[in-house]
Amino acid sequence: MKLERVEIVHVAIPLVTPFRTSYGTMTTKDTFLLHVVTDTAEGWSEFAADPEPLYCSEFVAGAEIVLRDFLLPRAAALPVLDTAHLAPAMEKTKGHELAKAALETAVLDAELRSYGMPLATYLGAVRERVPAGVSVGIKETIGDLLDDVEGYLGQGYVRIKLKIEPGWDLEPVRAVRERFGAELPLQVDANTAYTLADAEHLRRLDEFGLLLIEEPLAENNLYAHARLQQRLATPVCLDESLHNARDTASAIAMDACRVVNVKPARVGGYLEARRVHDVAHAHGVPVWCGGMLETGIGRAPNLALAALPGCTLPGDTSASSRYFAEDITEPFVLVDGHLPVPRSPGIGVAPLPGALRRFTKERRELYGA
Ligand code: SMG
Ligand code: MG
Repeated sequence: MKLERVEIVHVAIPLVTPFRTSYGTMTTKDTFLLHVVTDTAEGWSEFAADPEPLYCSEFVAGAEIVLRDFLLPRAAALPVLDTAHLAPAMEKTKGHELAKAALETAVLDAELRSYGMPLATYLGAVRERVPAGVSVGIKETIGDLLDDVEGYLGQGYVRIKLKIEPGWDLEPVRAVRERFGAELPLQVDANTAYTLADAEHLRRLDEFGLLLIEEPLAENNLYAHARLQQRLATPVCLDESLHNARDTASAIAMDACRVVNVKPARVGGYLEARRVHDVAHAHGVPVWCGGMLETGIGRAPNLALAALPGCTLPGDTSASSRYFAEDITEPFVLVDGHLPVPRSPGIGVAPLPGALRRFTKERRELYGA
């Protein structure tokens, strides 16, 4: 393929309910889609981070510059544009995994469409549908939380993840356990809100039989996570700290995590995500696919990844209605607690023209035209 045109489409889609984490509250999905046009096919992707660098160091406006000034010129200079050549060309730019993932995914979508292969087949998916978990934000009251969890369980979600922070941890977990029972698959995510000094406090979570505690300590501090794991029975799961398969191998070797959250964007794309999966799976460490409140454009490829053999825990791959009254693609609908793995070529979906028009804030040509 040869790169002809790249368009960036900034979109803003209201969330059906505000999503509060230990680092802030989100009310709108405000990001960009990347539309890559080559001489043989077109591809789409979604940038996973937010306008502010709160979850990770990357952010919407910064990623646009990285793409425009560093990644796209290198992609355009390739005699042959495909993911095999793109990855080494992007490697020269340090970091910026989420921006790289956006470009690689759009190119991969075009590439796979050009030979009619679904992403799930390309990655080696072994399932046609995947169980859906749901991530529940921090609430004003325990009563609000219990109402939300009850609603999600009523819809069929098979696993609940509670966002926690100091002051909102033991009580909400206890309340959910008491109300919904010991059998409910339940886990928590602190988004780096604690320190090792909280180890004794976090150990009190052990009595609730959680599947895992996600990213309790500072990002990239594998040593501290390993120290914490020694003191907890609850498996530590890393999210923010794992940027590639090498980090994942180190974390597993150090016993800094016993479960792996793989987010393709966070590790630079689906090719590296597959390697993260492989390294964890080879060590017998369970993997699950994380989420960044994606629109259908980001959700579709995540479902393909979630269908890999090592993804043995339900992911944060919820239905479109969990996030949006109207999605930018055909909505993903929960059936019996599961979502279907897309089976059309590439990522298997594209934006619906009407929805795309309504949600678009700005479009710019980043390359060509
Ligand atoms: O996509 O359902 C989703 C959200 C899952 O909790 C979720 N994501 O740290 O795992 C995480 C958070 C990060 C995104 S919050 C904007
Ligand atoms: Mg997380």
